Amino acid sequence: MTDSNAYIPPKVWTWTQPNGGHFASINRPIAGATHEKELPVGRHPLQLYSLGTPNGVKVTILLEELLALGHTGAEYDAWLIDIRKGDQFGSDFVGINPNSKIPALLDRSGAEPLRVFESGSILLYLAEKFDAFIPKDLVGRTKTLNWLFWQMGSAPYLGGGFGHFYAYAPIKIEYAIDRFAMEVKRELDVLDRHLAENEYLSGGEYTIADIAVFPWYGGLVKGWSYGAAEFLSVHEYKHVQRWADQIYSRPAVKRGRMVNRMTGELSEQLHERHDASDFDTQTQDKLKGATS
Ligand SMILES: N[C@@H](CCC(=O)N[C@@H](CS)C(=O)NCC(=O)O)C(=O)O
Repeated sequence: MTDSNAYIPPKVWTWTQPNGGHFASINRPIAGATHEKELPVGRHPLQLYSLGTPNGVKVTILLEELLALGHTGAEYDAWLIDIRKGDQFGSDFVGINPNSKIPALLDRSGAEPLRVFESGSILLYLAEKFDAFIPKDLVGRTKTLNWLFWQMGSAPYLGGGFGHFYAYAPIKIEYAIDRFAMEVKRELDVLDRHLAENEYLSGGEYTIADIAVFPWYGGLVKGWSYGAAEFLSVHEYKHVQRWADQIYSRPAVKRGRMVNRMTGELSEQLHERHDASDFDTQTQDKLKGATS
């Protein structure tokens, strides 16, 4: 058990120095830009500034699904924002997302460029813009939004809570790991019970709710996140496994997972995406880049 006497909080918290954690060099307690930085702009109406994390991948999966459905207006340029280097604090990025977090989208198709931030808001915006992956009727729409908002509220316990303390924190704190492992297992059980009776989260239809939840909880049960599959006994969640496999069998999901990805197999990384053909050549280009 952690020694609870080791740290006594002072009366007023002050920011002294980086704490040695995984993202310590970029974390700070104030908002706003740290430096001037212009963002690149490509030829498509939709400009996405992102990284292939679970929050980023939600958006690229939806864009690839929209394109697969024939919505050519969903063509997009995906630019890399390297959060480990602090790109999210550049002036143009902060101009799109004052919260300095990926993903951020700029829609230049209207009279004025429209900034869209928060992955849930981006998913809803694109689903409404193209009238796809969200049911039209109020009941189906509400069932979809229930799970979309569930994800937005729950995933910080998985990422910022469990993932941080299990994988990234410079010290292993049993209390923190126990607390968040308990919560994440409860969330997996919520999903498992629901998916035992429903093919997809909103019922019989694949929607933005599945697209939002898959990169987080699908990734967890598929063993992609935090090296924690065994620790969390993810094999127990059979219905989540079934659903995750079903979602992952979709070609657009595989493509969406590759965009802006900087980790894993080189053949699964497409750092920037500007055209559908980028997926065909990326493996060769990456391998050439790796050996040159
Ligand atoms: N609620 C936000 C969370 C986005 C988020 O946490 N993004 C992370 C990467 S997954 C990020 O940009 N972190 C950089 C930082 O915290 O400085 C959303 O869903 O869009």
